[in-house]
Amino acid sequence: MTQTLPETSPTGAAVRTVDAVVIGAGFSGMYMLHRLRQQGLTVQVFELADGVGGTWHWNRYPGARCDVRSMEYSYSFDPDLEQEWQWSEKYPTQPEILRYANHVADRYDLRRDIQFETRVESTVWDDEAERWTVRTDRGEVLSAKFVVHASGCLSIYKTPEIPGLESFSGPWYHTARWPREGVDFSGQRVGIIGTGSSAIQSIPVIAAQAADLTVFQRTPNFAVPAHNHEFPPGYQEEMKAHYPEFRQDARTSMLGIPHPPAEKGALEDDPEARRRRYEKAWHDKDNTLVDLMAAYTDMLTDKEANDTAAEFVRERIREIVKDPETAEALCPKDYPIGTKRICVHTDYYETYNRDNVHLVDLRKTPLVEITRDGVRTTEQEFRFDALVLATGFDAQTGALTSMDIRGRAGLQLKEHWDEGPRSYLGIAVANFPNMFIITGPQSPSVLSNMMVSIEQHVEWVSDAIQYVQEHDLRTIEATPEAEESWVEHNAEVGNSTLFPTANSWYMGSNVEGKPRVFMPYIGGVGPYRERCDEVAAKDYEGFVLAG
Ligand code: FAD
Ligand code: N01
Repeated sequence: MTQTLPETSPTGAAVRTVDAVVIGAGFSGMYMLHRLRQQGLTVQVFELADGVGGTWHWNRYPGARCDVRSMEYSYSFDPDLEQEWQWSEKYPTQPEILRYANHVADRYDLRRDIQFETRVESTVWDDEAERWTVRTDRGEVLSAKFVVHASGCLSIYKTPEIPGLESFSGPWYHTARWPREGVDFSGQRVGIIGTGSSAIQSIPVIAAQAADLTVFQRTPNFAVPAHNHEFPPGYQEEMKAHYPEFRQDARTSMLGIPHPPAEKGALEDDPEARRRRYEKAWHDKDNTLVDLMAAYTDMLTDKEANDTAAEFVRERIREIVKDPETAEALCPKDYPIGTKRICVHTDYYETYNRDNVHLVDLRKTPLVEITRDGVRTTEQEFRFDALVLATGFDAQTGALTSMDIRGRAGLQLKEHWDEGPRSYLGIAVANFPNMFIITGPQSPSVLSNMMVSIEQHVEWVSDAIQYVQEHDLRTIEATPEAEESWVEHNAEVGNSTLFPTANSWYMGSNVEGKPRVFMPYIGGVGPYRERCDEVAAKDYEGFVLAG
């Protein structure tokens, strides 16, 4: 199907021509804009929110903070920026990260090319003009040579698939759309559905304020202690003195977080030595979320090895939670540790020792409906003044499949991904020329410190665009063969791990009707970067360059 670009948009406004449209103004879109502008391109960024920051603009729930250490969860592209910004603690809060995003927007004068409160509804490839036609919900039409999707892996939130939400008479709040002015739960009976990372961060904070909190849990999660703390004097200066080496270690590491490689399998250590390792990962105040899982080489490939760490965490839960029945319900038992995103907690398990906190195990008494007064399970109706939905996201593909994206001959991306995402390097898709995805499915993305992956993608994509421009080319496009072999490689490495054994959002299992495919690339941040660099060094091997 060819599509001829109209000269005016439906609102009568002229079609605007730019070199590139970038969708999203989170950390990906902001850096993409900065790079492309530096290369002399005209760029228009569209962002649904009324400000920058993406994830950190939307997720304002109580207790929201990041769980990669602040000095690693920040841009490294400009030494002046990383030297001048002062972080206050190990894991910064959402407001602090949002301040940082705004600082970056100001520092590089980004806002002048970002149009806020605008949703991109469609991006359609015009086979004749060899350009993208981009339409927004404000009726604008743009013609762009390149489109970069920086629309986020965790930006399309989902509500629970049970009837009745509209009939609830009190207010309800999704963690990913929290009111800017905050919520005062003092004196209220609150119900929360979900026990993923968002819930695990917010439950202790809500419990401390509300009169009563009931947690509806379908699947318990493994959570390790955050040991969050303010930086001691001198720590930040010392880190900053070694920033270049530290950043380089992150870039070449497996998860974007520097960590010494494990030397042996878990079962090769004797039980006492193994326990000491796990104790260190659990108690060390400078620990990270990867320490436990990175202790041995086979934690994510050998169920028996994995069981040793899973049992260690279950023992800690039983130690902390006083009521044995609640403790048992909180112990994950039906999937290997690490195959659902590990959570990082501050007083999560301890919170269940409070008199005003109750756990409802939905495995025993499933949810039936949300009623006018609260929530009904198969056993009883619970009455609430307010409801919190911490029910997650249509992850990795949601932002892309909820847009109308059409490539050559009208091929819809959603259709092309009917049986799961297909991409080359997680960056490009065959039959979708001059289109790039930042941290797309089949790239390390959500299995890494995202800041490291975002920078790597943005830099690779902007280099590719520069190559196209400098060589006077019209298009760059992944070949179907390169895509097929990357899809196969992804499946092969993914299937060699324990990940496919869990019902996780990594597998798409949390969204009804979504194909069950392991979406992120598990080959490691460092090796993945090498592969991308090799492709570029071979004049974009696996791509067709036309012009
Ligand atoms: P986003 O920040 O999601 O930004 C995408 C933007 O695109 C959004 O603002 C959205 O409104 C916009 N958008 C989407 N579709 C459209 C459209 N059609 N039109 C216009 N605009 C659109 N990662 C880590 O590495 N460490 C952490 O500790 C960590 N903590 C997290 C905590 C939470 C609560 C969540 C939800 C995620 C966390 N993540 C973490 C992952 C996080 O998403 C990334 O680290 C990073 O912020 C993603 O940036 P981004 O710019 O790629 O996407
Ligand atoms: O979402 P989730 P999230 N009935 O999908 C439950 C990042 N993040 O927002 O597991 C009952 O993890 C669902 O149950 P189940 C991080 O990458 C990071 O918490 O499907 N329950 C689950 O318990 C994270 O992984 C931080 O059985 C229902 C919960 O809702 C990702 O974002 C903080 C249900 C959803 O958990 C997503 O985290 C926050 C239903 N119908 C987020 N539907 C950091 O700490 C869903 N659930 C950095």
